[in-house]
Amino acid sequence: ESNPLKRAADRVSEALRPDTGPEEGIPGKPGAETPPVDEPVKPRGPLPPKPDQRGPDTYSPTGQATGVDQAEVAQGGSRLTNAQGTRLPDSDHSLKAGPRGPVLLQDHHLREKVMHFDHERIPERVVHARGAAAHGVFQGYGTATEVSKAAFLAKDVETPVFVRFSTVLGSRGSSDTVRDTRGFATKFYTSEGVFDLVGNNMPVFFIQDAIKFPDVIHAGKPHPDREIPQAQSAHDTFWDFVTLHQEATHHTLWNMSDRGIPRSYRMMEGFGVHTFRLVNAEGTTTLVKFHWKPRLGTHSLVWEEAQLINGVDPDFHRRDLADAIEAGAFPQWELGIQVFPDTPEQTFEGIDLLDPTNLVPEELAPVRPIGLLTLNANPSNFFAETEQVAFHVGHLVPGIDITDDPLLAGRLFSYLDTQISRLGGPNFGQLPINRTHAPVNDMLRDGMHQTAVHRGVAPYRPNSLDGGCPFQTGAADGGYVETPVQLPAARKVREAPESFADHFSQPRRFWLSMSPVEREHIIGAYTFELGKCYEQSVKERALRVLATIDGELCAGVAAGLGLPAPEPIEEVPPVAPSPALSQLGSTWPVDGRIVGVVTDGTTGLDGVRAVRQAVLDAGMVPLVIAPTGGVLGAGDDAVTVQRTYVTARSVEFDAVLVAGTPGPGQDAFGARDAKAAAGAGGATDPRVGLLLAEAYRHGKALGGWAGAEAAFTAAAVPADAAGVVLAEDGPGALRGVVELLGAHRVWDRFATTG
Ligand code: HDD
Repeated sequence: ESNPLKRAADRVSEALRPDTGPEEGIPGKPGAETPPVDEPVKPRGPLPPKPDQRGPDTYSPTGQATGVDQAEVAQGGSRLTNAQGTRLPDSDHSLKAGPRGPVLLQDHHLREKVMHFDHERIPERVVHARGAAAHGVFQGYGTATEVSKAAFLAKDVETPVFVRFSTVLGSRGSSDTVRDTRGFATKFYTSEGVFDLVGNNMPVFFIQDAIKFPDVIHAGKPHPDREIPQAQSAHDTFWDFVTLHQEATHHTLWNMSDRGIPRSYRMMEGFGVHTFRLVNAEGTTTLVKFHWKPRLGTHSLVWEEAQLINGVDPDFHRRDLADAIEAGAFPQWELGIQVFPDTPEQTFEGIDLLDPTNLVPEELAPVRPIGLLTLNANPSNFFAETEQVAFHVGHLVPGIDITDDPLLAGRLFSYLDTQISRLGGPNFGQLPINRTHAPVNDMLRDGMHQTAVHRGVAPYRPNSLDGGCPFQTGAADGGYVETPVQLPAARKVREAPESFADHFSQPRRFWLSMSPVEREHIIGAYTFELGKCYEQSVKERALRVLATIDGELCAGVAAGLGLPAPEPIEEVPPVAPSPALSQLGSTWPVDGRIVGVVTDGTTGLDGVRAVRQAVLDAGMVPLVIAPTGGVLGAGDDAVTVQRTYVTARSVEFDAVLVAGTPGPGQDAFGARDAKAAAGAGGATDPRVGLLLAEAYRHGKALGGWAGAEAAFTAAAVPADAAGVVLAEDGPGALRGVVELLGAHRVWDRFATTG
């Protein structure tokens, strides 16, 4: 008894007796009654700590007292402390030898505070650095259970999610409304582990092989000598790359279309891009493409608007998402799948499903809805959540598998690897936002920023010392088993298949599917971007690419550049348009739309009040714009001013209403703004004129009542123009405007103004 070694040996053999812990089915291993000869077959937790061992008490990361709910708490108590929890008397003065004397090196608080600050930044994402995110919930419809056994897709199962939207090229502080692809990455915290759907707002990608990813990003990022331009594709290296790699033609065309400048993250489609392989409970496989369909429809800015917003409100998309969620206008998307048979060819209607520059028209393979995503909460800390979230295309759950798309293969490596630099080590999965909601028992140990205190002595398999745990799980009990896909006998080569060689018929289909106004925008976008290039040879090569997509497209851009339209590179086989690719031609809900209500601040306030309420009742956001800030009217009827003539700019509004009826002898729009009124001879304030003229030019719905006509005339907006509703009263004008908003913009106006 007095021999400590003997005591320890007894204790170990005691602990090794078959036990105790919860029993689970282990495929292929019948419960063993006989003593084990190799691995234990009944699960048992690791050995309890020895009497001489004890883990740390469970405190929160910064020392909050124990308790389950406290585990996430990062600050506690009302007193300022240092990082070790010692209370501090002063955080504003360094410790000095006398008030005018030198600062002492022994000031730990000074050193700790500055040291921590010096390291507050982590490397931004090498791509998709600029983003905004939200929490939400995904509800399965159960319509996918036929093709996938994933538990979160079953009927009415609710799964927490975190979604991060992003631009690709810009740095963390760049503007939201640049012309670029948008990321649409969703983390599903499912009961079977994390599933990440790391997609974009465009269904195709620039390159067919991940080995070119560093190249396309180097070409798109700012030039390495002067580090300009920021968050732009309108420069020589981008166009040099995408014209030399003609597989980029399709994605580039999407970027030059209205899809490159979304109105809002809430009004974007999302795509998984690659073809995935789903597996159902019987083991039958199906190929699919994932789609997110926004309830509010897919809508875009117009280019001038996007450029203005970059200056007026660089956080436009980030603000829009957060404001909508705060206001309870929760954005929603349906998740859908296009379903294809899993044939050895992995093609559908002649389209190679492994080529990520291809889409499959919805007319050929309709998108079947399988669940609903609702974003219902803003992050509480941008860094801890939006910045530290780490997505990975390899985070899959049983029922969802990958295909041999060579672009996907490279991604499977990159998303783990990049977190090592970005998040400083291999334990990023332990960050609160990345933690799975399923139990983890992974045998991964140690490393930078390890925060788990693992128990047991045998993080290896098989073992007999930790009761054989962790046990392995076959497919029948929810283990992730890769589909045993039959691979063709093959040579090792660096080659693309012949079926990856057609780079033009898909872009041509996209172009042919566009409405006239969308085509006009595309021509404008190419003309702008190529007009920003210095190299003549790049422009000429780009025109040849455009000539191959379509002669009209090329002619329009060539005219803008002042260059001759060249011959196509090759003959493109005829393709049928896919009407589903156009963003126009339907009507959508208007909730969350922003309606500006312009008033001179003195007249017609009853109308302003009534319209404000009607806008709210329609689920939209009214912003009252007056010459100065403050409150209009008094008492219960008072109306708060949200924007002044100084802070309002047209780009913030989806529609603008002008409140009328200046009284006798009063000037409309400017009466309280003496300087502007005097300058303009007592007429409409020039800032109101600019607001209306821009809103008109950008195809926005406009309305007004009782005397508003004068303001439109002053802004050179014809009162009888398309999409200008002059009504008897405010609610009447609003009704007309809401109807127009359902189509997003007054498209006719583009056709008439050119
Ligand atoms: Fe990627 C981030 C989407 C190809 C390498 N990618 C990233 C994000 C999105 C995408 C949405 C931001 C995730 C977030 O919000 O944190 N990427 C795509 C799509 C692609 C694609 C839809 C093609 C279909 N990506 C792609 C390739 C590679 C990468 C081919 C590398 C070979 N992507 C990365 C990355 C990033 C990333 C470097 C940067 C930050 C991160 O992963 O976490 O690993």
